[in-house]
Amino acid sequence: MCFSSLSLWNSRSRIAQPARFKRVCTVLGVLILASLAPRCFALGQPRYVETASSPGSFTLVQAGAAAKLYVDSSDYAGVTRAAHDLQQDINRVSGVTPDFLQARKSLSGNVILIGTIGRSEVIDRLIREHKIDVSQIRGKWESTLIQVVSHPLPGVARALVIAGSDKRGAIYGIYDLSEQIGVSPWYWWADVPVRRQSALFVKDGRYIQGEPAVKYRGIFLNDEAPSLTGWVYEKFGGYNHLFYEKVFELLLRLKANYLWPAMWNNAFNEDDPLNPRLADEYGIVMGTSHHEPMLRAQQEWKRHGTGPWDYSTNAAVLDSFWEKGIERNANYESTITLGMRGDGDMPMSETDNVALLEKIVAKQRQIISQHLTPTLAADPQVWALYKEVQGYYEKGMRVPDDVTLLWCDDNWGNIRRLPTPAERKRSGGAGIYYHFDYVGDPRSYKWLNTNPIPKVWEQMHLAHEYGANRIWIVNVGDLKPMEFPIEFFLDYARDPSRWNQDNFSEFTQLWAAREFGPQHAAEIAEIVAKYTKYNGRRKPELLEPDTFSLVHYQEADRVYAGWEQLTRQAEAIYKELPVESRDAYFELVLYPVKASAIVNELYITAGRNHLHAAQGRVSTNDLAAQARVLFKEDADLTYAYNHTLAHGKWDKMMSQTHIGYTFWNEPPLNAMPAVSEVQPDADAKMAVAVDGSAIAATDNSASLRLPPFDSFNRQTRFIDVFNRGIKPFEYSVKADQPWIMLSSTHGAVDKEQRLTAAIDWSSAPAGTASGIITIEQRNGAAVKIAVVERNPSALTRASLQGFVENENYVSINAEHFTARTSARPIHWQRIPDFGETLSGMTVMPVTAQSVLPPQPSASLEYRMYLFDSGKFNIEAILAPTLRFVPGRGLRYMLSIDDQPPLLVDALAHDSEKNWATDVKDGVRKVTSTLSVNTPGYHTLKFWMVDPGVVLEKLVVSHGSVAPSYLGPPESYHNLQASNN
Ligand code: REL
Repeated sequence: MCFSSLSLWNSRSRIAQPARFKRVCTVLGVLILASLAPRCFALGQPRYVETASSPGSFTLVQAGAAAKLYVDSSDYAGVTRAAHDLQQDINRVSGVTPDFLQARKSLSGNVILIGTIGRSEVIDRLIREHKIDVSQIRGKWESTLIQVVSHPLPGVARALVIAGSDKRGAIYGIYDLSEQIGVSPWYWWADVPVRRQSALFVKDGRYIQGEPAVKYRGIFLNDEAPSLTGWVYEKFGGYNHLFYEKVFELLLRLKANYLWPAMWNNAFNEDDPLNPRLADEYGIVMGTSHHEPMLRAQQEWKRHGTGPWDYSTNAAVLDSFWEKGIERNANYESTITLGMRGDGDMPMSETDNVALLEKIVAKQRQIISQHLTPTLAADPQVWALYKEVQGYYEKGMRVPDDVTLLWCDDNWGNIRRLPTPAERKRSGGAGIYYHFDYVGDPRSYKWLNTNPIPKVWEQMHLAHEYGANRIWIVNVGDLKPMEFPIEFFLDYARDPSRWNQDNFSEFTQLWAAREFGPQHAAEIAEIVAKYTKYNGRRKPELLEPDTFSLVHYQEADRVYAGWEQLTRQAEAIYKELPVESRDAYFELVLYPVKASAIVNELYITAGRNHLHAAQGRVSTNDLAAQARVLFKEDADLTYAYNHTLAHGKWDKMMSQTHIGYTFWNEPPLNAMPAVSEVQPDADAKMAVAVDGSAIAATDNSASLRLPPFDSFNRQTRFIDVFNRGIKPFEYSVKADQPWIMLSSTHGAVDKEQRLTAAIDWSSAPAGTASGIITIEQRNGAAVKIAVVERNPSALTRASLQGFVENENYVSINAEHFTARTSARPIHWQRIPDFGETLSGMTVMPVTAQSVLPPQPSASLEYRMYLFDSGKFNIEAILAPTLRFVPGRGLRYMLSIDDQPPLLVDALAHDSEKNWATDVKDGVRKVTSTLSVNTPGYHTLKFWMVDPGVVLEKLVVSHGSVAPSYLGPPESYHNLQASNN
């Protein structure tokens, strides 16, 4: 049995378990587990809750009775509060409400004993009397022991002990049990239904949750209007404690501990004085965003500040403004942002300099030290190196060693800089501020989830390996609909050793199984992975009618079909799910899939409309109508989210405009892409357009030519026969060569018809041959289309080794290398599903030193057959990774056969303009030139120089390649033959 799938919590402090617990999970394992036990379980963790008793198991619920809950009255209020949630959760699952006790004398029978070491008399007594051994967690950060104990106390037969090393250790234990009995952390935030169980048992044993790898793990509610703010005002009357309690509870259920509150027009600490008090009571560490120093929101300055936000002229006022923040929050766990940016998250003026900033930080620290409380003394002080502030650091500005350096991404999910070995020794450590949502250049993206987890994993893995582990905070916009990547980010922060490139798809499956049951888990996981991958290759806000090529490689058609297929799949599952799961499924899966699909289809339809108008097709008008239908479908879907879903619970939550961007910021209203209409001719009028060309021909004056066919790729090309007039016409099609196969020989066209042409390779002449297809309108003109085929006799699909040139290129998905060499321990590793096409290849370990010849390096080899010789362009399509190691590029080497390698730095042309192109495209394209002297077999080698390069695709071309967004589809290859 593969219990294996669910490894222990945190590998660094886990207790020994049987070897079978450590095997890698399979989908089968997920299904078996889910059918044996409540379907809800903590992702990637061992199951300890069952629905049938086993020897020595603890009875949580049975025969309409539940074990009592006990929390010492002396324990943290936050622990008691969370235990009350557990009380409700047990009721949600079983219908039975456990008694809640706080006085020891009333204890008897079966009890869940919950407490914090050093705060709970009961827990301390159990430790003293050696009933529990907490040596693995005592004194640790946020660690938990869950253990079944017999006769723990006089009169108590059996106990389930949940002991925390600290307050959150106890709270996480409580919520872990909740999740294991069947209450998803998203039960409220995403309406995940609770599956009822009449009996619940905890397996006999000890379960340890060790220290998290990242100490502060949290989210930033940002860019929160119109959606979150509209919803918050309608449902809670403002950003008050009623709203924030929901956020705190979610974070704790996700075993996170940290929050930057909404700040656009809001001031957490003063909008409701209960906000900070309850955050602390719940156990949430509050920060302020990267540009809001000293625990004061920028809005507070807007409301109360006098004089300019300028330290060089207004120091005394600013000092006293900041001092009030420190005084106010001195006894609440916080992180304290230091430094200063210009007012409203802008750079300070050019004349402001490093010396002034150093003075500001020194003064801020002095204010903190003057009001020092034990809490303040333990609070991390944070300097966020965001945008231009990183420049100050690079120019030499320094802060004291105990201040945490918060490194940032480029707002687009690419980390700009990571700690050097020297910086890793700083006592304050380092953290990461990351984005799933952004308002700013080159374009705001704040509507849907566009963050595939392979990319999140790749970047946060770098952060972890380079020691940026003190704080991870991610900008999640309105929180919804970022549920899925939020959970991955926070889980990965807890235990990066649990999730790696080979198993993050397992995370998605476990998540889908927990939320929707085992039956559809694999398929739902695939849908979630696909929609995020598709959104990751081009965010919806950046789509244009011609983003995907309407002419070459049938790219737009393939993208459209991909979305259509995904929507069909997602809708089919919706219908099969039980009614109570449908709201959750709509929020977490169906809505993002459909919403993204509709917007992609809308832009492609508008693009087709433009092309058809230029070609003079009567179908132009149908496409215009279809675009209007799609635009309306988008509005209807938004309406359903806001009004129908969960009886209006999420009204206004999906209010973000997302169609019709004209510059970096959101459009005021969704604006449909412009479409054209045509005035058809009164008569029938045939015209023809072919695959790979925008030209339309009505007779022989324009020469139409299909892209070449070859015996390896065995392409099927299309020919569109269309009408420019209102009356239908008939036509005939013929080829002058017997080896040209046509999908039909004649037809009747009302508006348009698509024919296909292919080659009969059993009779096609060897070498190169050409032919003509003629399409003739009955009683009208004829159009001729040139056909060329290449069928080399010396080379066949079976004899081919590696790839072969087609048209004038070889397009290669990076994982399809024909050989790879390693330079131990450095090796190339596949990141499945990474990036825009198939996957990514990167070098592990990511902390490896850079290597240049003559040092040995790891390489990927691609053997290919070229029909041409001379200069070839080698386009490497890479992840848009940044220069995260100072002073180093992002270099690799290319060589052909045994020629000396060419050193390439992907960041050689590292300008703001190029960065903007890269983040919009989601990839960086780097072209180099190499030569081959003879046609025939050659081997292209891609050598590691700097780690961090992620290679997605290579396009080797002789001359120009037809433009497209995703590059030419992969060329035919025979890897088996090449590997023999
Ligand atoms: O995404 C970011 O980090 C910034 O643009 C925001 O933090 C910023 O505070 C903005 O919302 C408004 O000030």
